[in-house]
Amino acid sequence: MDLGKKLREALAKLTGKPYVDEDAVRALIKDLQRVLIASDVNVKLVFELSKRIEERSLKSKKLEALSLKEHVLKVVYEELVALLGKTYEPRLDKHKILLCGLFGSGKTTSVSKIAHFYKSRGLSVLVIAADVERPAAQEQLEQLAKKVNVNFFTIKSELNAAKIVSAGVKQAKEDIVIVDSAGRSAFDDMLVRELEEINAALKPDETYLVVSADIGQVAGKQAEEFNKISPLSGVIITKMDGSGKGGGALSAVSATNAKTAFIGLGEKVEDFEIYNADKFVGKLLGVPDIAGLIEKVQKITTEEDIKKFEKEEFTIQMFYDQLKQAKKLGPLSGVLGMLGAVDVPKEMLHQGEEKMKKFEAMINSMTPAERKDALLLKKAASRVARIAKGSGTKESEVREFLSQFEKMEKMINMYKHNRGFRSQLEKMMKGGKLGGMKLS
Ligand SMILES: Nc1nc2c(ncn2[C@@H]2O[C@H](COP(=O)(O)OP(=O)(O)OP(=O)(O)O)[C@@H](O)[C@H]2O)c(=O)[nH]1
Ligand SMILES: [Mg+2]
Repeated sequence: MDLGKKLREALAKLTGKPYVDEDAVRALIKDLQRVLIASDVNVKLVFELSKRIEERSLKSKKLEALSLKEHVLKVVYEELVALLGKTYEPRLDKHKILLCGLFGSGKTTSVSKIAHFYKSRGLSVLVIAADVERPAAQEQLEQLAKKVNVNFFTIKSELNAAKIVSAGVKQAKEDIVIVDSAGRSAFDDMLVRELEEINAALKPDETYLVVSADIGQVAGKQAEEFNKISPLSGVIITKMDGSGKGGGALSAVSATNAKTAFIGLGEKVEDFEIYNADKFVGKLLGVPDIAGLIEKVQKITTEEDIKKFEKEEFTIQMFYDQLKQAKKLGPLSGVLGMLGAVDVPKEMLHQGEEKMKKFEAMINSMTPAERKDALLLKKAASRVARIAKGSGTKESEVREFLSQFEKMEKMINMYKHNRGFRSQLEKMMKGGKLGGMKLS
């Protein structure tokens, strides 16, 4: 993609320098501004981004072990991720999907791409052609459905889209139902009325707006308008392969309440991705460098965590933070995970979602003093009772949490008093125990 090429060129200027000083950082920011504005990213967003990059690059605390160059790269990466949105997680259960959008944005193609996506995950799919405006629209979808081998429904002579949808849904037995609606040349009353009718007939679980990357930052305005008639689950940005304005479309959508769900990267059904800002920016900037850098940062952070562990008392708050991290990054991440590689049962590091929610509620019901000193809780049953009540959990559950905490605390203390602790951890880190850590 054009944006990626230009971004990489801008960064290469920095990374090619023997050392990096303030001037080099400022020059990079100027280049970034040019590249992003050329990609139709809103000027205000670009300036906010530049300001943050400048501040964080030059003024914020740098991890000691990173060079200034690495520090700047990391900042640019993180700020671009923040600019270009989040990560979408499509649901994999039975549900109904509606696609809407203006003329030629790529709705029908995207219907077949989503159908293919779910089909290849083992779900049965029905696509419904409810575009009654364009003569060949139904045939187009019928052919695409054949190609991806999913079921197809329409009523050829029917002029009312909502009626087709009602009839289609009524006989549907598939896990996933996807409705293709007609395009309009503008956001007008007709479009609103038709969408409302289809909505009433389908009751979609997910509604995606399809926009073409060509429209750049106008994508944000469209998302806002459509969001008003029917809340959008996300936006599908198509033609990211051919447009120089993808950055504008992505950043504008990200600045609204809607989020980018999928991106289209070509005409074929496989040219379709779930949107993941980390991966996307990683790719834009050239993955190997960034992935290596983020890995390094994570390793340093873990080392700093270990130092903290050695110095500080182990508290409930730290315990919880580590559980959360293990959940996000996998059981082998972070300090507890590394100890876990030796002794801690995996289940403890991989608490279910429900349990984590309960733990969180319990911690929220604790006083700051309790969070720092778990002994307070051990000594007073009344405190346990209060926390259970405050968090809507059972006393036995609070005690279970405390007992897990204690087990961990014992282990940490054991390691702390063991002189081989550090060298053991260092060996583990060098031995690639961190290698299995997920970075995204
Ligand atoms: N290069 C590229 N072309 C795409 C992409 N998505 C769709 N197209 C092409 O864009 C054109 C329009 O796509 P459609 O899916 O028919 O668009 P639509 O929104 O259904 O159009 P109407 O129903 O007429 O409003 C077709 O030629 C597609 O092949 C994409 O991600 N990349
Ligand atoms: Mg169409």
